[in-house]
Amino acid sequence: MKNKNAKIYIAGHKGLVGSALARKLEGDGYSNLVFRDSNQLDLRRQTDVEKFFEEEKPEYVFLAAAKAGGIFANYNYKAEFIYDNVMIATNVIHSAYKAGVKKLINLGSSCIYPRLAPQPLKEEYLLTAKLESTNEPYAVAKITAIKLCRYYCEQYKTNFISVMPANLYGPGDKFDLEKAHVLPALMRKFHLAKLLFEGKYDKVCEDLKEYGNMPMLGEEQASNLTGRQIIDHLAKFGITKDSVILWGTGDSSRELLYVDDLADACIFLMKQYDVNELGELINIGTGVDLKIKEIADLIKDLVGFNGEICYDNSKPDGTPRKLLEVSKLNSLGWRAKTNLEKGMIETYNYYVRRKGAS
Ligand code: GFB
Repeated sequence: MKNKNAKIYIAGHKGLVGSALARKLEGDGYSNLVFRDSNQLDLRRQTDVEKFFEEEKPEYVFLAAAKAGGIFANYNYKAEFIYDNVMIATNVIHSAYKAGVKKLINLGSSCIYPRLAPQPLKEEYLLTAKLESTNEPYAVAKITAIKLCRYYCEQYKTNFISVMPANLYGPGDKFDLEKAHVLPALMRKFHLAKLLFEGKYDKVCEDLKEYGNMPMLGEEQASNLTGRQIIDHLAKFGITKDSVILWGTGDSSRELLYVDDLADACIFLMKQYDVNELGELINIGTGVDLKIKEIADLIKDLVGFNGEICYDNSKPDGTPRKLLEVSKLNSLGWRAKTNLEKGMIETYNYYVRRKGAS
């Protein structure tokens, strides 16, 4: 990918990861990027994907398209998470092989490792024990993609690499109260609680219109809600002016990786790393994790909410810990650059600058 005119296809360019890749590649002067949104190309449809690859013939592919979400989304949409992700990966990887793609980076996830694997998680722990149940369908699809890349490399001599990032966050994230990952979900919960405390009901209405979570409102329009209705609505999500209810015990830990750092690592690997140098997959992380309770305290302070944090133990904790061992990547000369405080500020700014949230 040394040539800045190289034809590069980013599958999933509108998502958190794909949009960060596009930003970084464009910033680095790559001028021949290929995109299709899901209305133009449904990656679950084999013949459409094969046709697209035959016509466009990209040289490099970042496979960042996926049906993704936080613990609640993974748990509630299991069939969609396995079907969509297996289909997307299978179609893109097979079509990339048929179209003679020079190199492909397949984006996985740290949830592919066994639930109770030793920490930090080494790449070789893949498939050594049972997966975490809350995201097993997603993990199985991601493991399928890793194995597709590996065996296409072995049989067809392709150069298809799989990378496993830690929990991602950053601008471009989704802020749905139920389907989002933990960091954006908490940011929005604390922000809405602060707006309630300040009595800014109009701002809450604008936020609900912008970011969703409207179905529970039934027939009513968010703009016509009274203060009382808004308070009742947010209480259903555990949000009041004095407290926010979070899920689980708060004792599980997560390693948070800023999405621009992930994009940087993927482009670094696309340029410098070839398959089989260091095995079938490579972790991308910071090497540091925090308990959900600690993450919650940081976000609460950043947002400026002064109320109480409560934990609902009836909700799942998910994997207790999934800290990635990142020495393979470090040995190639790459390290994460963005500290959590800076990354959180950027993410919060992205959220509040969008219409209605501030
Ligand atoms: O990011 P997250 O939703 O998914 O984080 P996973 C879940 C953790 O945050 C659990 C706690 O310990 C939850 O109990 N938590 C507390 C909350 N309050 C909230 C809240 O309001 N919203 C959310 N979302 N969590 C993901 C997988 O698992 O890991 C993905 O779902 C992917 O598929 C990703 O693999 C890397 O970290 O548990």
